[in-house]
Amino acid sequence: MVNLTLYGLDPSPPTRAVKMTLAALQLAYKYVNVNVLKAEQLSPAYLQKNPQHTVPMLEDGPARFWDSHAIMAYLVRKYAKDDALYPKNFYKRALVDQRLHFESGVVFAHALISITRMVLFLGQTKEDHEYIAGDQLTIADFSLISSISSMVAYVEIDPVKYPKLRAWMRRMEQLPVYAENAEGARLFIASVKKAKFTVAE
Ligand SMILES: N[C@@H](CCC(=O)N[C@@H](CS)C(=O)NCC(=O)O)C(=O)O
Repeated sequence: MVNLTLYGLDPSPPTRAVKMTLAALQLAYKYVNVNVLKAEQLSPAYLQKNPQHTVPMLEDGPARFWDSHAIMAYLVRKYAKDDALYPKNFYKRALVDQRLHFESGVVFAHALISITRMVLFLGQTKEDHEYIAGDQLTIADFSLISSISSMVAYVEIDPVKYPKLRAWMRRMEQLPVYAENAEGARLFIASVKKAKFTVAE
């Protein structure tokens, strides 16, 4: 029997990436809200489970781990009917892994200072493929859309300059699993706008 618990918060982009993966795999799970905006991740109970005090975190029966990329890859490996979302083919997997590390190390980790690099990489160099790592939807799409749909709080992605990037975003928004991302992204953008952050040139 599947016994999954996801700890997270909807405005958190990596939490939403995991929620999209769970929806794509049609997996039922318990969702425990950890309000990082109120520092709930620093409670002794949560620290005891995750000393790195981040969300998302997954529990699968007795197994427990965190980092959205590790969680998504694990869910596909363990529960997917096929390997489409995280291909086993060495080359295809390397492409997906590259995009996942790009999301983690560049887009998410340095969101503001790397916006230009992110737009250049994904906007100008995005090849004529439907999805981020080729012609097939993978967990790299879930990962990157969770960050990029949040980043539009800081920067507008010009549809004329970056038509392929915008087309991919629209394509993602059409997916049924995008429902797992939409409301949290809206909450994230609303809280950023409220705080009136700006991006320096
Ligand atoms: N690379 C991690 C990033 C996790 C992360 O930094 N999550 C934020 C919320 S979006 C968090 O938990 N922040 C609270 C903290 O670090 O104490 C992932 O993909 O899961």
